[in-house]
Amino acid sequence: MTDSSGQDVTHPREGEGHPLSASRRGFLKFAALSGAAVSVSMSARRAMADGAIGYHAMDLPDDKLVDMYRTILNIRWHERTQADQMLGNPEYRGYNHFYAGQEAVATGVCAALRNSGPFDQIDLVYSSHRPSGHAIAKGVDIPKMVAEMDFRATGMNGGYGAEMHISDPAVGFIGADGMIGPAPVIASGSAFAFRARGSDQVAVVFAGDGNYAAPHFHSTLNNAKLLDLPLIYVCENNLYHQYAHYSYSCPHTDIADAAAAYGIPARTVDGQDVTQVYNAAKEAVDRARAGGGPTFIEAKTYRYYNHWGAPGAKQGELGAFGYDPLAITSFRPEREVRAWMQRDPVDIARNILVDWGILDEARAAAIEEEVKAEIKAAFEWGLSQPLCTPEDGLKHVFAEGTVVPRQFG
Ligand SMILES: Cc1ncc(C[n+]2csc(CCOP(=O)(O)OP(=O)(O)O)c2C)c(N)n1
Ligand SMILES: [Mg+2]
Repeated sequence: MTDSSGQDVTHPREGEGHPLSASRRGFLKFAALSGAAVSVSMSARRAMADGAIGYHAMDLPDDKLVDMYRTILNIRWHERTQADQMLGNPEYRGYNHFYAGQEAVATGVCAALRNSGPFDQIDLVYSSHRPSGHAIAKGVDIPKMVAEMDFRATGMNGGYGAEMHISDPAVGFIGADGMIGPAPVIASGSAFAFRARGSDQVAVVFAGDGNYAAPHFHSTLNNAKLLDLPLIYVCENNLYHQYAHYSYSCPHTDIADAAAAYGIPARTVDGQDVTQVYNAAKEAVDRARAGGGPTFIEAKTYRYYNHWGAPGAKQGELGAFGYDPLAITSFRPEREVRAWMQRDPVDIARNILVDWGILDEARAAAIEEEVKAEIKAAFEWGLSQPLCTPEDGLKHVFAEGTVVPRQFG
């Protein structure tokens, strides 16, 4: 599939750095042929302003568009600063599955949601193991998240949640979990509750291409359609699960084709362009609030760092290249990483705002400097906080008080 500029944003071509077995090659040839047939019908699903979908982002007020740019920058500089901490500060305990490169997806989706207000009115977001971008886009307190990721007692979750269990219900970020598979099922439970209560809230789940092969993907979509749930499934297709290309576990070029087969409206979107993501998200949110049921959005995107942590990264530089000792299956070709970095979500968002006359280059650069300073201050505060103790890990595990004995049956 190609994006608005005609660039291929789906599979690397066969032989481009993917050591495939002969049978695997045969399988991919078949997938490519069926993909060609599918691509004709999917053109109507593209989340561009092509007549099939409104260019909703164009109608947003200037300050909202600038906020979206700021959110993308917040995520980017949080990632870069944390990567530098991991590489350069021996005292730093935190870690992350970095989201850099994918910022426009979380930002475009969350910009279409209700993120403040009473808990029974805001929209809820579920994440999994790559949560920091989703959390920032939903509006969590960044200094507290920084403290949390370094196991500090005053962190967002008392310091014992850390990266894969961050959560802030106050802004509707229900949180991360470390498991590949279940998040869509849990999110559909919230969507079911909204429907049962007659609320117009929506539940959003972000899940990777790797989730396709989990049974939860299929049961979630089936139930969401059968029950008309206000669920938005955002599939962040960044081409890899850990170190394996998604074609190893998914027969579709566009994972959205699988959702369409469950009868769910599905769109593929250029995940590097925040306006395209917003267009698709706005359409999905409007549908869900009006009782029209679920939507599936597949965002084609790419992560700049390796799957986990900072191997291959250098302090002060964006992205990771080369050797990753954890990559037991295959390496991402460096040229592929650099090609995706040429379509950077920060640059694309900034260029749109400058083109639309909302910011000039100087103001756009000044906003980036402000964000960098805020993130620097967030790390200074977070890393000065007291560490949690091992005993803190037992807090909230067991309920306090007594339970009235009841007899069942
Ligand atoms: C049930 C389960 N199996 C395996 C893992 C190990 N694991 C962590 S992330 C990951 C791959 C996820 O890939 P994808 O869904 O594409 O998300 P991405 O990392 O690309 O954002 C795996 C297999 C896990 N966390 N949970
Ligand atoms: Mg992935």
